[in-house]
Amino acid sequence: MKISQLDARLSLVHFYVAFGSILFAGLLGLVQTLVRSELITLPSWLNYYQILTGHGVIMALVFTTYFIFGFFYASVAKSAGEFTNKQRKAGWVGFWLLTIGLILAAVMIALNEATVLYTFYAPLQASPFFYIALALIIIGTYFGAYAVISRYRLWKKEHPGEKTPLLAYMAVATLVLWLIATIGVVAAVLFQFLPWAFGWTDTINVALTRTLFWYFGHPLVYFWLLPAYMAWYVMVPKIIGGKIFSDQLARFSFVLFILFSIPVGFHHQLLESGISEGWKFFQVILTFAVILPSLMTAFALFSTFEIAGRQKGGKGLFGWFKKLPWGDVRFLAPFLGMLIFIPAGAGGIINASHQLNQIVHNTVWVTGHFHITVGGTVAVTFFGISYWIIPHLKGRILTKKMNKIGIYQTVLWAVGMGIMSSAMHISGLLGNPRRTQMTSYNGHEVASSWGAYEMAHAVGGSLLVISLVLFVIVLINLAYFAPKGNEEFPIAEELNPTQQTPNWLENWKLWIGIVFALIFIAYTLPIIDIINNSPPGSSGFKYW
Ligand code: HAS
Ligand code: CU
Repeated sequence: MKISQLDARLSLVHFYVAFGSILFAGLLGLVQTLVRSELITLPSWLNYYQILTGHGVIMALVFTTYFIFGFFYASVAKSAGEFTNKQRKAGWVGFWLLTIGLILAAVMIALNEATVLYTFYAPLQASPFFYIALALIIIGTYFGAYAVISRYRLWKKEHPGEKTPLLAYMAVATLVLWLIATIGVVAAVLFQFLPWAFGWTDTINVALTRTLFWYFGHPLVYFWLLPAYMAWYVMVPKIIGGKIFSDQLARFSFVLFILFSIPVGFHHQLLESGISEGWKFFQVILTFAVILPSLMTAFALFSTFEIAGRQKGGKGLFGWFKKLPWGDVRFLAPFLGMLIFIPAGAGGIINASHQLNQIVHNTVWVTGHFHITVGGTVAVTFFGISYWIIPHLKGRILTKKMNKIGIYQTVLWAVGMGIMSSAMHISGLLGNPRRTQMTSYNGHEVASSWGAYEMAHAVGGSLLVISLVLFVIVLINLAYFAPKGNEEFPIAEELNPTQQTPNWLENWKLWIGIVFALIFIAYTLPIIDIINNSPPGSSGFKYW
């Protein structure tokens, strides 16, 4: 199915904002590493935590959200057909709400009125306009979700009894996860942060805000990851000349993410008081359950690679490996993402282990963890997608030259991220704290062991910025200067097309029912406990 001009335009504006955001936020990130390693000092009008907030909000909330919606619009238009005018209009309303929210948040951060980091933890208090900006961003995504989900439902109506297109199914599953997850942050912003920031209430229940935040904050990371999985399951097999290992397995893994990704937020609060050990233990068990769909994904991908490599004549135990198209950035980038995800996932399992969490929590280990997960695995996969989707949407082609620069760019990114995150992981184990500007502690012996690693953050960070500049240059070329043509939108076929995909996988009421039951079990009693037994709330702090 060809993507119509109107749908391509909706998708493209999202990508453009995403690319601008990652470049800008990348520069802020570099400044942070330079400050922490004491290579530069900031002028008095600029505050380290202000830059940290800008970097976190723009990378984690802005770049990802815009990229993901750009990708969803294109994927759904391609696999399920053109959006209706009403749906497309909803997409545009979503875009403008997101953009007004983004501008408002950026202004508040630039004015130093919202230096509360991307998790906006109470009792740090921002201007109410910052929370309004967050609310606008979330409401914007609801319009986008409406467009995607209603296009999928329309497809079902148009094709009674048929299996829905896998890409559209995956986009819908990711959005179902998102819609349920955002309930937590919407509740915190509407009922706690806004009344408190406007001064209508004197205090805020800190434990409750954090619990509601992490109810949202963990599934948020799968909102970033699942679009990358879409590319791994559906596009990468096509690019390597292979097939989708199993349509059912792919759908089932997405369902498992919906079920298990939400009732697990306590693994971010293992060291917080006010939640009893039993509930933390229960949510840690569910956290281990959410590892399963990633392991299923790893298994399916290995098989896809092996089958494709052997069909191309790869012999012996590992001969198939050499047959993969290493010179094609559309493959190499997501492959690097997978490779990075092996240690990154292992790090996540360490974090989730209650006892080990005591060592790593609030250290730069955690910063290292999320830089190789979202900044590594997810970002390089998104680079890989960009290299074919932008020329596809613009009616151009990915030239050999741009492909080559793309390879340098992704490798440079992986190396930079590897250096920076490894150093973060190690110095975190040595006790180096996160969210902190000054870590020299007057030359204290323990603190002095972190210096060399902080230098490595700066070296890695510099490579990352060079990589981003290359990325944006290639994309400008692909969008405006590359030769006209028809770049492929890769969608693989199934290995066993005759295999029936069971209808229950499409039974959303069932999955939504189960996930609400799990959420109810995992959260009701601890939240009642937090509401009834918390110490007096905080009136808030502005330290900057
Ligand atoms: Fe995490 C903290 C646990 C995954 C992001 N995480 C964070 C934060 C972020 C984040 C942003 O339990 C910090 C939040 C903050 O500011 O405080 N995380 C996990 C676990 C997983 C996990 C158990 N995280 C992610 C992903 C993220 C992300 C994905 C972003 C996209 N995380 C935690 C915990 C904390 C945490 C604690 C709190 C720490 C604290 O104390 O504050 C799991 O989902 C990981 C499962 C993954 C795997 C890997 C499967 C491998 C695959 C690749 C296959 C490779 C192939 C290549 C096929 C088990 C699928 C073929 C290779 C050949 C050689 C041929
Ligand atoms: Cu988590």
